[in-house]
Amino acid sequence: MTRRRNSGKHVTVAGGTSSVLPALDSLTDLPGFTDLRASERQRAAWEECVGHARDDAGDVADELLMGCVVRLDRGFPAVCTARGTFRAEFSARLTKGDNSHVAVGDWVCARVPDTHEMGLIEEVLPRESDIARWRGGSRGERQTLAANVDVVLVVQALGEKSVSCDRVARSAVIARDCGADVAVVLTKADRASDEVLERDVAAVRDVLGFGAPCVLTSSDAERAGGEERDRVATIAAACGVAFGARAVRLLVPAGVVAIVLGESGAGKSTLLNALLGHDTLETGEVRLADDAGRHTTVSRRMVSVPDGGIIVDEPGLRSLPIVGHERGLAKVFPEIVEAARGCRFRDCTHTHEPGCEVRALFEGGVISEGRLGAYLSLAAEMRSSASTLDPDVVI
Ligand SMILES: Nc1nc2c(ncn2[C@@H]2O[C@H](COP(=O)(O)OP(=O)(O)OP(=O)(O)O)[C@@H](O)[C@H]2O)c(=O)[nH]1
Ligand SMILES: [Mg+2]
Ligand SMILES: [Zn+2]
Repeated sequence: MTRRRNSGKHVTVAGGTSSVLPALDSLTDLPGFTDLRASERQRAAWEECVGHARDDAGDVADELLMGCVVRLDRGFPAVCTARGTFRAEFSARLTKGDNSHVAVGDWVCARVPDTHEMGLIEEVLPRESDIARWRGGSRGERQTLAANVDVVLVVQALGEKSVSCDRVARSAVIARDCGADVAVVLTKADRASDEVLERDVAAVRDVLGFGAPCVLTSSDAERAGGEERDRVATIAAACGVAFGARAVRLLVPAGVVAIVLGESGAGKSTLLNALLGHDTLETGEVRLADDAGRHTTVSRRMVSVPDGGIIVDEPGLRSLPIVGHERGLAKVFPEIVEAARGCRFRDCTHTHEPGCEVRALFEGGVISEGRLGAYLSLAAEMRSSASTLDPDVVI
């Protein structure tokens, strides 16, 4: 079978408009098939899928390929298989059964029929995990950002404004709830003075403890080199955190799949370009007035890091509501959740009640005000979203 690729032709996209998808030939840095690893369970599901196809109609079974979704452009998947990477659509059977949803990182059973320019996804194989967020408030829906991800890189820009510890903590809770490991990457260190760098690193450490690695980066300082690079590297060392794109790469070794999670303009695509060694991903200026990004990245896309693993670049996310993330909260704040079990009142809010073990922990100096505050605000948000949640929605 020859390697087939879509060549940037016009296709109908959701909403009925016609648009041009980027030709896969022009897209570098996608992972190769051997960079991707399916689990035992996914392999078994794939064998089963081929077995069924053989029972139904033998010739289709021979065309089937195991593949991984490596890009989603406006909902259109690109699938990487041992025989190449191609754009794919869903088989009529999946579309009819409303099973035509995939995320980047999903494993699928696909084929390219002789008469087609595009591949066909015949089956979506079971996920080991997914990274998802709640979209549109507590009555909204769960949006899968990527499937089968090992590590979430929580990306936050440094600058004049203090780093948002609330945002870091909620990202960590969502990531840990989905079963992923968490690391914090504080970007744009060149924009912050020594004092601000020290303050913000200390604040993140205070909230997350040493449970999550933290890296300082500055694409500008690394590119420029010289004094500015030395300044940031020195302050990072003084704060006890790693510095630079190389340190980020160590968080994502070969065989590991990571995703960047952060607001628009946080510098996610710039960081990935630094890891790739060239400007593959589009980046965009932030607004001067409020430092907000302009939602430059619109596709979800895997890139393969030289001498490293795979990272999914994502569009920036404005909101990250906490809805039913008990497991994540318990993983990020284990000592607080454990203490809360000993509170006198079952519905203790740990703010004023007598017999509160959480406050006892705080008063005994075991947890800081920052960490307790982050926990209390996320726990309160989760209580309130649980009470408004549509009971028919399964999370
Ligand atoms: N000073 C400075 N600017 C940076 C750094 N990293 C990124 N930027 C700038 O920040 C802006 C936004 O960067 P992007 O990489 O496009 O941000 P993003 O997080 O991918 O944004 P979306 O794709 O919109 O979600 C660009 O103008 C970058 O040049 C850095 O280390 N230092
Ligand atoms: Mg981007
Ligand atoms: Zn309590």
